[in-house]
Amino acid sequence: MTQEMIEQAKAVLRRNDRGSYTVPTHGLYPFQWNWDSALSALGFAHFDEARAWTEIETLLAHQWEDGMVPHIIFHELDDGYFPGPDVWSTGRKVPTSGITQPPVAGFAARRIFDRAEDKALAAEKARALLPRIHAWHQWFFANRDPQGTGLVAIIHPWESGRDNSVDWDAAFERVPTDGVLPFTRRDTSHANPAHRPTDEQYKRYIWLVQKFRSLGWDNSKLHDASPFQIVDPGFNAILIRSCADLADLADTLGETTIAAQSRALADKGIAAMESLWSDAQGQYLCHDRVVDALVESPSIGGILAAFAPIPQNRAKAISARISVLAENCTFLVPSHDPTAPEFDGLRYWRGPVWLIVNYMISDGLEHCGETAMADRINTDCLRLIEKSGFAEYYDPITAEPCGGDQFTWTAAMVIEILKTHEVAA
Ligand code: 9WN
Repeated sequence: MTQEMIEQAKAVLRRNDRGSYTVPTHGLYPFQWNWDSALSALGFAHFDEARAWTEIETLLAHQWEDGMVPHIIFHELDDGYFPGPDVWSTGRKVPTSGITQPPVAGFAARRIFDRAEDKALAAEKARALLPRIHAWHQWFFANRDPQGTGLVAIIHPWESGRDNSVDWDAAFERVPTDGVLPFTRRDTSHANPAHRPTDEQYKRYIWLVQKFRSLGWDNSKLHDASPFQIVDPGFNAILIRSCADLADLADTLGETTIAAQSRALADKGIAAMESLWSDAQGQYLCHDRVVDALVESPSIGGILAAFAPIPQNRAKAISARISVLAENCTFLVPSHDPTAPEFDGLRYWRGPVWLIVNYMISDGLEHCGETAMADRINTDCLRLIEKSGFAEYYDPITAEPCGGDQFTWTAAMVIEILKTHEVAA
């Protein structure tokens, strides 16, 4: 069974492999996405290490001069996706979007390096990637943390990777829709519209794109100009974890300056994360920088925070919080609390389970010694696959598969879990 599932997962990766990068799925997402690629590389690494490194190299090859790594790289023209290169209009030779996504590449590079069988290849690849990934991390703190708080803000919901999370609802009200040029969505012709973000949300997504475009995609201006500035604990946890992992990798490779700088960023971030903790919710919360207030929204962003090297007592509390969520769903971890009024088990990031987020939560909990909960989450991942295949995401109560099928990062997580854990099926 295990081997059969691994073979099926490999077939998904091969199907979505475009040579030097993978697409998340056929049809719905025909380009390279940032965090999809870095996480998918973990899957490739178990059967083709060179291909895994190429995935991350291709991503970093499209890094902007200021250090940002864009969230989409439009390698080949395809009008099946909106918004395409003409809407972003970032002026790049190979077109890219103008915003970024959760920086998992540092974590992925270290993990692939640590496990590599071909040590010489790994050292060569990691050494070349190191300064690029570090520049991206520094870009975050320079451009998305202008006050030097130790935590960075996202300025567009797409940057979080959790596009229509309940976390953004209140802040999104401040994003206008006037002046948005008419457009036709493409996602709703590939996926069930009832499972996707609403038209109203799409207008606001595009308003922000138009606003940033009008500022010439100058990152020194975008943060302060955005009416949407959210400090997401999940996003920051990924950045902090990647800085910490890059520090270790740099140490191993003898790159002491990068190691020291990365460790300082991670330490400062961890200390600052405490400002996002809520005793009342038993998890971390987002901070809305524009109104300077915590967002009282019990979503998975505050649980994904466990991916960072957070204090033991916080990890324990998060584990307890997940146990409470488990009382109202069949499969962990729902992207929003099933008892909250806004919960929707089918609509994208407003309730469904996502394997990549599960993987990161489980990995963080395992590091902090919360192994029983980590195992439980991994087991649920495999139960979902057995019942519903390699979907983009799943209803946490019925396991209904939603969004795109034959999904790359879902398959990569399955290989990663099965190859590295003894999981009770
Ligand atoms: C916008 C590719 C991406 C993921 C995101 C997910 C979804 C895009 C969309 O698909 O976002 O970036 O068009 O809906 O929310 O996490 O990286 O799989």
